[in-house]
Amino acid sequence: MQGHLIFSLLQEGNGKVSRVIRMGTRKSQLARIQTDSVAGRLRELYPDVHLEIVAMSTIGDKILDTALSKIGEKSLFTKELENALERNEVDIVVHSLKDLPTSLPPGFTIGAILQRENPHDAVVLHPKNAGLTLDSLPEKSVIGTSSLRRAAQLKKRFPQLEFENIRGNLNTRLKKLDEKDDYAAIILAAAGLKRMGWESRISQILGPEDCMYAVGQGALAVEVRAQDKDILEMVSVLHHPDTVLQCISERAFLRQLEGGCSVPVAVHTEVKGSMLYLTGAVYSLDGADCLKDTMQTVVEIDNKVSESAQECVHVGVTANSVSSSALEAAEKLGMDLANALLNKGAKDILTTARKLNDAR
Ligand code: DPM
Repeated sequence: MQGHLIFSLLQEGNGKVSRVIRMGTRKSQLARIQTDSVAGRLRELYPDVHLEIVAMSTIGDKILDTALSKIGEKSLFTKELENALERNEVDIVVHSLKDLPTSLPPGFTIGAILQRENPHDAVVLHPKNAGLTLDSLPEKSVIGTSSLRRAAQLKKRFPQLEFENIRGNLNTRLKKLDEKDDYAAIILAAAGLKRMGWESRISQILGPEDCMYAVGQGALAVEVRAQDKDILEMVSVLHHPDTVLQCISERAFLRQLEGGCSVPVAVHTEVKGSMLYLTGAVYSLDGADCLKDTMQTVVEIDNKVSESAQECVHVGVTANSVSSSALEAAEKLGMDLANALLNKGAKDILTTARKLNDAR
């Protein structure tokens, strides 16, 4: 143990002392599943560590009747958990990376980004529509989503359909879909459905031609106190280098655009060999205006790793186990792509979208 108090100690019956690490989680089923999966990985890697899971509610869980994009509280799902981290009540918090802002409050960092699940969005149909697709659903069918990003892209691509807000956690949304006649289908992230064990409800995966995904979608992030070197080192083995590079380029793109979780911004990234490709786009609320571009960069993943003495944070992520030149290239890629779109007028599109959304 080092000078500062990081780990509580637990005296076991056999006299052995093991470290206690607390993981904070939201109470929703998805959050529990995500936290449990990271806990499982950590227990395998560190059998001597005693992990405890502490569940708490967040603002995002309590306000269920308002569209996410209208609540206006940036770190909606993360604030209470970060408060607990700050007070040393928990040491580790697992999030969906896409719910974490591109600038974390001072004192916090993302110490691990795990291998990404399927990052795409998926169509879940009302049982009466089994066998149909967004193309073959009857005209004026109502699709439930409160994501501005999904609505913008899909309105343009499927003008015959109508889009309405739907809120609540995944369980609530599936219930609203199945038990009422309000929606013909809803759109959800494939990753969340898969984690919940509801893969069988996916009728269609939306490829980039139909709907590009959100920054960080499908990846889990482990947030820790930036000062906790022991815990940072402990969780860093969970980093998945390709996912880290993809997500850093996506987050740098969003940060440079000054977008938050409430603007219609979408991305698509791929790592092929030593190349990282990033496609990014911004949309007006109805999808009629769209600026989209693709750029690439070389990322040498096997290059030498940065000295641990000189720690670097890229869009909130600490990844000392990944080549520092690759991390820098990924971050620059996101910024360059955002600047290219800003030069073409992305700021106006986003400002208008934000104003119209606030006025609704
Ligand atoms: C954010 C958005 C949504 C979540 C906005 C977006 C969807 C909101 C909605 C930033 N966070 O995607 O354009 O549909 O009303 C969320 C989900 C997951 C993480 C659920 C989902 C699970 C998938 C993952 C909510 N956050 O998107 O279906 O880990 O990426």
